[in-house]
Amino acid sequence: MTDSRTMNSAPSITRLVDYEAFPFAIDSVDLTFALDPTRTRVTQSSVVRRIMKGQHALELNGKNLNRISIKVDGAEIEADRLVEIDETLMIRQVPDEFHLEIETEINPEANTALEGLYLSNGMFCTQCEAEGFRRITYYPDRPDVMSIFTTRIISDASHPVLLSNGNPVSDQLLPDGRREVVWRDPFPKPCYLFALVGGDLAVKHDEFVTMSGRCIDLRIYVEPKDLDRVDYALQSLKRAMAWDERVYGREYDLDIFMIVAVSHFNMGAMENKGLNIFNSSCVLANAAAATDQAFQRIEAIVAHEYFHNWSGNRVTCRDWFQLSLKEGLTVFRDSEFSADTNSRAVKRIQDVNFLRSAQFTEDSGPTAHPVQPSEYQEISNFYTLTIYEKGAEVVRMIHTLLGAELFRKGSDLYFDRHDGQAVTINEFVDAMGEVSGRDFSQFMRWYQQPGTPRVRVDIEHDQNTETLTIQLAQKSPVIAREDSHKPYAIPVRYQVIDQQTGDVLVPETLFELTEEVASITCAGVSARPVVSILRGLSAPVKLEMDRQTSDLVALARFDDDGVNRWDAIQELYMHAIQEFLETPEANLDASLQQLICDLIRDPSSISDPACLSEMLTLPQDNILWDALQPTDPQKILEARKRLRQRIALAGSSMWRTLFEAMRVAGPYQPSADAIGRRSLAITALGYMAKVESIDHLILDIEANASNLTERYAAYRIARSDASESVSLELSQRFIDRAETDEVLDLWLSTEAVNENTATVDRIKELTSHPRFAWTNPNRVRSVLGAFANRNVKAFHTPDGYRLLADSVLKLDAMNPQIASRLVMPLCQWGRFESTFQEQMKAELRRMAAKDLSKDLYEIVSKSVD
Ligand code: B3K
Ligand code: ZN
Repeated sequence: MTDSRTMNSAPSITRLVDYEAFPFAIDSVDLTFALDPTRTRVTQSSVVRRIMKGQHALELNGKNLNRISIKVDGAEIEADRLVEIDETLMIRQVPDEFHLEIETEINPEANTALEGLYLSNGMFCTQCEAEGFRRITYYPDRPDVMSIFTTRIISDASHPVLLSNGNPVSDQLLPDGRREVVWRDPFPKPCYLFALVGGDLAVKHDEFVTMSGRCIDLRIYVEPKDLDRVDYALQSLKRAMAWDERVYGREYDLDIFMIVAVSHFNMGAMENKGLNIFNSSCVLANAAAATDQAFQRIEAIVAHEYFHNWSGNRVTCRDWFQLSLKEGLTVFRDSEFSADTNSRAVKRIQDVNFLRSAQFTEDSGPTAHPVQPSEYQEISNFYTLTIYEKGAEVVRMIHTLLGAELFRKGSDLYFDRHDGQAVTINEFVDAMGEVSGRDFSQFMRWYQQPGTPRVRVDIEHDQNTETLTIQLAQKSPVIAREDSHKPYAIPVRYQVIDQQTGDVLVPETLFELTEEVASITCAGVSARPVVSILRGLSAPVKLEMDRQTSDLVALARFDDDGVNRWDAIQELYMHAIQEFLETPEANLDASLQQLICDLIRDPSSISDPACLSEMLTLPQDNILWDALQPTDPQKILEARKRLRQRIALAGSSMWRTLFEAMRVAGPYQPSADAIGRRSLAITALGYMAKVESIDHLILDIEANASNLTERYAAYRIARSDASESVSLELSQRFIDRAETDEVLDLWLSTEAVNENTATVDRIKELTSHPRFAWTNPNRVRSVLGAFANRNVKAFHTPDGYRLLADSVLKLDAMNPQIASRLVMPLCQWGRFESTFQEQMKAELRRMAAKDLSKDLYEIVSKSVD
């Protein structure tokens, strides 16, 4: 059976207000899988009990299932008691308590949607969140139905490793020569946390002793060729386990914790109870085959999935409108873990940059939605930056308002009170309200209102009275109707410094802005003050403030808040780009030029090289488009290039000095310190390449690099700034040495964004590369995702838009989730000038006229009339 497609005319909408509890309890579920690539037999045996009177029908969900038999208390159900409509199967007139037995057959090999049970390089694996379990058997596929799962897996010798959730129970040879392995998970869970793996896998073991002295068996399973790339994930896992005990008092609960790496995966990883399944790119790393960035991403994702064991699994979501309950909280937890483990300032700068460039874009576009949405057509479309990143910012604000100690009391109360339950966002906030005595009713608007609020800040300084007044006014998000917006409760952290010396005039203070307008008065301010506002981005808002260059320069030089220091120089870059848009030949502002020279001459003035590297990196296109819309993306690209060139010239020979000073000698270490130094060295090398010939240097780096970070930097910089022969040579050498899929993906994405060569034809060529496959999401993201999101020059053309639309349509037939993500760049037409808008809309309309999956239909129809 192929994936069911929805007719354009009839989208069904699920609404939060329609939520009803499930009238039955499923006390236990026993599943038996007889694995077969094309005909896997699934037998479900469940104990069902009515918990609400008057409900006679049992509603189950199923999709693409071949129904073999359905029995109630051993008797086959007559056809007239079964009603199947779309993905719902109703069994009418069931008894109060009964034994349900269902047999279905599924075809994992034909499952290219990668939801439910599917094959990846011959390995059986599952992905059930959000609604994949219904592709395995008929079941109430909703997170508020929690049950005890026992899983029996039967397979021939071709798949010797057979895994599922919980603890292992038995492993035996059957008389017919097949093996049968049984797993039992003692913790009640919703079916979205179910997982199964069957394959010929290699394993690496380790162990962790918990705070109560229990020894946990840790295992990472991978394809045998990948066994030399699991150590970093295992170390990261142990660090995360220790951190969750220390910071949240949360201990692991099963005897065993397993991670499995798979090549075909729709997203990063999945927190299935006791059996996390990972996209191989988010778990495999060693010095030769992963960049610093990949190491840091792996550490964060391993931690994120592990943290879900409490924030998501032990306490789960009542319905999918509460998705941010687990995702926002868990992203907040993983970002704090990364901040504690590495550099807090750098982590926060990176998170703020990501939030502004990606989530703010989403929040002002056609798919904007609240952190707690009120309706959806396809839940897979709601695994968004708003649910994850803005959700995490909202939790961070609660942390800011309460302080670490009270926040911990609140989280203890939440976890203890709701252990084993499926709850709502309100229950989380209630726990925080209860321990602090705070009223969070106004704060809840952060969960309910879509869009990014704006905060206007005006400063008045009266020299005579030595009084500083900071006027604050909150303004509605640009997408919301003025009258529907109600004021938010906005934590505003500020500090005041002396513009000349950087001395602190008013120490950091937290102000809570709850009205539309407010003003803060500071007495005794005699020197020329500069206000550092919304420090650390204390709320996910857009700041509107007319800041003079001299004030921004002072902040960039002196602010002791890493984010605001970085933000100040970013705004200076923005001003410069704006100026280049109007006057291409304009000079770089002298004070910005001086600032940059001072920073690179004395990098120690910024405590962390990684922070300086971030400060020397220009704002991303998305940020510029947001600030300067409606825009011509090609003109912005040119202006940004001009600024880059000017900065390079301003630094001149100092770039080489900085590069040499920052190079890291000795064996590769993915430590925060070494990563920071390498990052700054590479940034310097990039600028250097704009002012002098670096062919020799780059060839030398490539030949002698002890790690992929440096080798990759050499290739990437060669591709944009070396002579043509060196550029081609390094591209060839990089792909020749790309043994792993992850290095292949780096090559594909770099080729797909390379301004000099990545035309639309080149992108097509990359999709015909022998190692490219439309069925592998990582390959698709590396070529088409990189092209649409990062190759402005080729994508923002009629041919570029058409290529993306054609690719999305092609993918939609195999993997709707990937198609509906890939289409997003086209949906951002609102920020561009009309010529671009019309071309982008034309492609969306062309798509809308086709028979699309439910996933893609929802996104396309929301983006164009
Ligand atoms: N919970 C999963 C995401 C599942 C996405 C389903 N379409 C990974 C995570 O956030 O940890
Ligand atoms: Zn998550």
